[in-house]
Amino acid sequence: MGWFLEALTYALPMTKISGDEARQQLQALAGWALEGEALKRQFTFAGFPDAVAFIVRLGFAAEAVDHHPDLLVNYKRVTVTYSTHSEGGLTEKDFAGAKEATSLAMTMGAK
Ligand code: H2B
Repeated sequence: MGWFLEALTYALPMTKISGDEARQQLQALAGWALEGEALKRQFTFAGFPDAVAFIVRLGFAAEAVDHHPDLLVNYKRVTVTYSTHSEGGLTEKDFAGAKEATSLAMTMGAK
């Protein structure tokens, strides 16, 4: 992530987003679903090495903004789940993370 996006992510408010607001924001996130108070999506890669490379790359991006998704690798599929633990629900950081994960996965040829 570039320095500007990184700074912007830090500046985002960390207040919990309501269910209605979350459903609204979800419209802009194709492929993602609300599961309880979390955002969830599965990506499918060409194979296991690409799936692992994705979680490593997303892992470093997540560490850089101090906001960490749950990551599950299942052969060539990776399930990414975002919620804000400290708030017990969704915040803007989760939506920013979901967008970041999506663009990274797409550049790596995921479906
Ligand atoms: N990630 C997520 N998903 N939710 C959090 O509340 C959170 C995090 N908190 N990463 C961060 C780390 C916090 O523990 C540190 C101390 O900033």
